Amino acid sequence: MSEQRPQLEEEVGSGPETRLDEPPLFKVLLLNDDYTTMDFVVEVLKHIFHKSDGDAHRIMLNVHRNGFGVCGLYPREIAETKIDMVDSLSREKGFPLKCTMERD
Ligand code: TYC
Repeated sequence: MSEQRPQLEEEVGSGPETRLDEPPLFKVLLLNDDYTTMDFVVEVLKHIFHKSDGDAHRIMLNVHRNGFGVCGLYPREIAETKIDMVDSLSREKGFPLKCTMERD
């Protein structure tokens, strides 16, 4: 027997990961450089991204070895605020640490 009820857009979507009722999420990425200290990156991950000491060390080493790494997944405005916080703290301490975001 065929389906009588028209399908809602939420049920159909346009692909397996479509979420019409949730805001898009953005990956916040930390970039490696040769001058920022490992300790400072760990502090940034703990205080701005609320990582545990162990996770902060793991993420920092991943960025150090691979050139970049994900700090977290956030809605646009929260991602932008975290990037601004990393920028101002890094500038204040004289480090060139760069942080960016991309649509998940
Ligand atoms: N590569 C830096 C060093 O050897 C450490 C570092 C890690 C810098 C992660 C930035 O996002 C970064 N001191």
